Amino acid sequence: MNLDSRAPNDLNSYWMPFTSNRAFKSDPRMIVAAEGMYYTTADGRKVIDATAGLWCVNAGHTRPRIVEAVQAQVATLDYAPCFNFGHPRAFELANRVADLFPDGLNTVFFTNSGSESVDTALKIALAYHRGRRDGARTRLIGRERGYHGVGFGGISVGGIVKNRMYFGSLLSGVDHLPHTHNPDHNAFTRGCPEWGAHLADDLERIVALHDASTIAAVIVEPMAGSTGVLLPPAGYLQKLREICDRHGILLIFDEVITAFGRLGAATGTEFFGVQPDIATTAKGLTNGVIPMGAVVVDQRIYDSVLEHADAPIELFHGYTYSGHPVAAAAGLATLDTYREEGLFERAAALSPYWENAVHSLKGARHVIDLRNLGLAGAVELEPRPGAPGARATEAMIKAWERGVMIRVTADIIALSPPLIIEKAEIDTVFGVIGDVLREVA
Ligand code: PXG
Ligand code: PLP
Repeated sequence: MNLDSRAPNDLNSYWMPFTSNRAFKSDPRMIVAAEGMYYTTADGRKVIDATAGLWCVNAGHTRPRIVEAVQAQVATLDYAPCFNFGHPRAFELANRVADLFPDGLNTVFFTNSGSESVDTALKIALAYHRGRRDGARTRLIGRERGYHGVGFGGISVGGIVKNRMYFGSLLSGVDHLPHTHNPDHNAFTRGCPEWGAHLADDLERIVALHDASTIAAVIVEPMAGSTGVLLPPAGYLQKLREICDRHGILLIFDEVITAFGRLGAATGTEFFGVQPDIATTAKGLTNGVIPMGAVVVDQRIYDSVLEHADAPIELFHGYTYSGHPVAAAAGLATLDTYREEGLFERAAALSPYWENAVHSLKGARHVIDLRNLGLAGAVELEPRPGAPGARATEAMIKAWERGVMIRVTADIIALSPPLIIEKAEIDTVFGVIGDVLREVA
């Protein structure tokens, strides 16, 4: 076999994730370096990262402290198993992550991604009920338009048709709450809308249909990020918490996007003042530098699973790379960076400026809704008739050509800059989006 038979610039072999491979490979957008707020393209241009990668690079790119921590760790302890053995960094990071959540959410299970965090959380919920001899509680309740990653667990409780329809029958015993996005009532609301808390009452309908004794857990994103920054109506999450409590159902917050400062607080749990039984995280945990996720679990669940174990191993679950030393080092340096630079507070302080910038696009061509919370924003466009998503995709390409990376989902432009963004850069981002919207048909 000729090991060098392919030219290094042959784009065929890499099957790209969530991408039009045909479109990309005919007109590639290649990135070769990054620093702070900016990418460098293969042809040497600087591009502002208005999306923090995929919502993960919250401290900005190639931050020295994180780079050095990874370099030092990989040269000291590159890998050690976490099944039956341990290494200090994993314990240290678990404590630091738990400290970001309110008391009660004290225990941490490490994964390698948000998808694995979601699978882990759902499995812990099932194992918890079964351990307590309440094993008929097997149903999992998600929400329409929810994104919980791409594992079979996550797409089962998730609510995005294209992520589900090609992949068979998924997990059984899953039901869905209605989503909370309602432009008729809430278009152009600044922050969380007042209308819509009653949508949480649908959980009572689901309980009445299946009986609470069959329901293990409800999983929602406190703020739905991936499907276009869909905000919880005021009081909605409190209502979900109350209904879950009434019926012994665990509440899981999928904080893969909302944790680590996106909303201007350490977590969505803190921002909304509602405490779940389990919270899933990933992304900003390591600033995107090394893949890692963390599932934060209420002490009572952990204690119960340990107490009711019927074998020496209490939970038959874990990944080769759970608590990976290099990822743990990246996580510790990331949390240090957030703390030293006060980045969660910075995001909170900047969010009114951000809100005004988002809403400056009111009246811009094609714009049918604008949404914001913390340093997240969405610009929803009227879809082009017969070609859903085309308008936003063209806007993304034009923005890239003008030096701004934005993210689109259907016809929604979603924005989530690193928390180090400056006001002048916010102005540039929205200036370019405004220009691009004037140009796209
Ligand atoms: N839960 C939530 C709430 C997420 O946002 C996942 C789980 C899955 O995480 P992993 O690490 O397995 O991808 C996510 C991921 C986007 C975008 O552009 C969002 C995500 C991933 C990729 C792109 O909105 N969210
Ligand atoms: N597939 C095979 C054949 C394996 O041996 C393993 C792990 O030992 C896995 C999948 C799971 O890999 P991971 O632990 O990285 O999720």
